[in-house]
Amino acid sequence: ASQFGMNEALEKLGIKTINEGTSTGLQNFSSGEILESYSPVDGKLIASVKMSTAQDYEKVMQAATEAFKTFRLIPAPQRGEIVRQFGQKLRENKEALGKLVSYEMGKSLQEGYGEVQEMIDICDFAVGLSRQLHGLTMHSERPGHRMYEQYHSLGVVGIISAFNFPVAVWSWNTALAWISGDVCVWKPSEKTPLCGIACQNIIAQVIKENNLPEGISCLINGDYKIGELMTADTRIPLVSATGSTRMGKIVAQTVAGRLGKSLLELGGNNAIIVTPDADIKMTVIGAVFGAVGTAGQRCTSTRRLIIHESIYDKVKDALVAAYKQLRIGNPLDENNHVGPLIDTHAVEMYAVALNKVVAEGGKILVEGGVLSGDGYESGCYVKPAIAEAQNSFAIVQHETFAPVLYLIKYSGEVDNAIEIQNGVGQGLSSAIMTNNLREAERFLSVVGSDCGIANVNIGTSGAEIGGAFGGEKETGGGRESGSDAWKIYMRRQTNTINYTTSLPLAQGIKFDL
Ligand code: UN1
Repeated sequence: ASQFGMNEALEKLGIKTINEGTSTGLQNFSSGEILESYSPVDGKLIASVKMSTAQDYEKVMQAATEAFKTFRLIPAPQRGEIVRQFGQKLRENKEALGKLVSYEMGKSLQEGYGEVQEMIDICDFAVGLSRQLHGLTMHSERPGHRMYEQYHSLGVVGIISAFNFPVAVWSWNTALAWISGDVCVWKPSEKTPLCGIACQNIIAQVIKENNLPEGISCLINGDYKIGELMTADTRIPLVSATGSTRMGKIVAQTVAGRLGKSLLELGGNNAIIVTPDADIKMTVIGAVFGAVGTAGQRCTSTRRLIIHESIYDKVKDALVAAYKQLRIGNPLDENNHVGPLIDTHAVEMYAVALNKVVAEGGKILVEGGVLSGDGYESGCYVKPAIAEAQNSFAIVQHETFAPVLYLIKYSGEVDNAIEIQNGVGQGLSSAIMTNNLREAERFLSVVGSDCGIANVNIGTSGAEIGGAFGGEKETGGGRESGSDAWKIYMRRQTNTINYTTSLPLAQGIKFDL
């Protein structure tokens, strides 16, 4: 990694040999065991992190609740100015942070930079939004009364994020939470703790330079036990969690058990429908990027292609030819398309999926396999694979976080393809490739895709931050990022004001004393 300037990047981001895993940005509280972070790129130790105990968590929560008391009093546009400065710092650190994301997580350098760009974009979005936290005004049914609603700061927002977007998902939450006047407690994935430390070091500079209340940004590196403390904690009105459906169900139940709010971004099983009117060249680019980008570890990764029988062979041949062009290797080397999986456990799950699809009667079209030898020493590099399958296969119904693409044939009308597309438990992202207006509009209509994201002539991944991001069914129903996703970070209050000398009751009720 040193030939790619990794040492300089780590230094710029303030990553030391051993790092404090629990901090408020200004103070450190870690007293737990040491977690070592190894890179899936070359299998080498990057650095270590002191993990958190329940006592450390308590200290952080005290700092966060204390910070909230003053932070909520800072006017929203001034909070926006803080987020603007954070965005500026991210611009200055884009190269270093993008490299660390690529090295610790394994995604291609381009995608590492892209992830930091998403952080910068959400900061810009949030800055504008800080002057637009609008409520409505209503006409009261009573004379001399005025009604309106306002949005107030909510409190401490708990963020539990996944390894695959180790920095951007945090920023989607924090940027909106901060302009809302909330403070954040973040538990990053144990697989990417250094990305968390780097982000915290960046925001810590902003906190210091602006004399902000300590604790508006809290980091807590710990295992699932810390997650359990967060979900059960009544001091955290909103828990935003990204990860597996299995994890999301546990979070949802615990948070609902205390009637807190949760924002869930869980698994996807995203498909592209390819109709007879599709542009095949565009389809291939969209499908291949969707399936192998981030080595198939995006929640928006393309997992299924639902192809009309009349063009099936043509699309299949084009895909097989495209897969032959893929260069797999060190993601820091911009000549490579596909980097490693996050760890060897993910490699096992990938192998299991390929065995299962064959056992269920599928046919391998592009052979998979684990790569070994020069450059592949970490044991995390796999060949992107394609299999012909049925939508009903158990393995096709399951989200495997790896570059395995299933081809499914449909015949007849587009409705048949939509039925297959909707015929899975998850509901995150979906797409149709077609130049036929009727098919496209049908796909976007109420009888079309049941997903939170539905695209026409675009793949399933790579959403922009301006739209609300999230999905239905087992994906958890949460919406992050753009549009009016900010509302979940605030509490709504309806206010009715009487400026007369009498007290008429609503609904015309008479109550005279
Ligand atoms: C995720 O995989 O958790 O739409 C997020 C995309 C990215 C975000 C993915 N903007 O692919």
